[in-house]
Amino acid sequence: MYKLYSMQRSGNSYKVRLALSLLKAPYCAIEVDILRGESRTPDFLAMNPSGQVPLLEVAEGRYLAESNAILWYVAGGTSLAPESRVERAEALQWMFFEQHALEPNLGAAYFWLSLVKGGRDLQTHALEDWMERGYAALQVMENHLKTRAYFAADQLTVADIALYGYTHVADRCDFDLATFPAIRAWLRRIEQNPGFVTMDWRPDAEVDDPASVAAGA
Ligand SMILES: N[C@@H](CCC(=O)N[C@@H](CS)C(=O)NCC(=O)O)C(=O)O
Repeated sequence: MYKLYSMQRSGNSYKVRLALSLLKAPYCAIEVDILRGESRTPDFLAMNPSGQVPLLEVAEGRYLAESNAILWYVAGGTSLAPESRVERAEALQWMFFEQHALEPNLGAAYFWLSLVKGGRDLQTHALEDWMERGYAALQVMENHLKTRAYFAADQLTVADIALYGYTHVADRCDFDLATFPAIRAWLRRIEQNPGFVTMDWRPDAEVDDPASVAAGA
C-alpha cells in the first residue's frame, strides 16, 4: 500500500489523492500540517529536501516528490497516462503549464486567501499580479476546452487531474468562473467520473501521527 504524506487542504496533495481514488489504489495518508512547519522538520527534510507535500513513499525509504511526477508514477500503465508519444507530450505540456502559469497564481491566491488567517492583508501587493496572471491562464484553458472535452488524448488523463487541483477552488480565492463556461463544464465532467472524491474526502487508512508510522505502529 502506498504511503502518502499529504495535507488535506493542499491542492497539490489533493491531485494525488484524486488520482489514487480514480485508480482505486489503496493508500495510507499521513497528514502534514505545513502551517505548523511539519514539512520543515529534520525528519521530513530527510525524506524531501524541498520540505513540501505531497510526498509518496514508493518503496521502503524511497520517496517521490512533485505532485505531477507522482501522478505519472501512480497512473503508469493505466488509461490516465497516455501511451502514444505525442499524447504523452501533450499531457506533459499541460502539466508544465499548470506548474508555471496556473499553480503559482491560483495556488498562491488560494493559500493566502483561504488558508492563512489575515493572508489577504499580508499579500495585498501580490494579489493583483496573481489575479491578472491567473485569469490569463484560465483564458488559455477556456480557449482549449471550447472544442475539446479534456486536455490531452481526448480522454481523462493526469493532465486534467493536475489542472483540476487548483481550478476547482478558484471561487475560494476571488476568481470568478462566470465567463469561463467551457472550464465549468470540464470541472463537472471530471466530477462525474467513477471514483471522483472531493478535496475534503479522507481515505479510510489515515494516520495523524507520522511517528507511529515511522515506528511501524
Ligand atoms: N511543485 C510542487 C509544489 C508543492 C507545494 O507547493 N506544496 C506546498 C503545499 S500545496 C507545501 O508543502 N508547502 C510547504 C512549504 O513550502 O514549506 C508540487 O507540485 O508538488
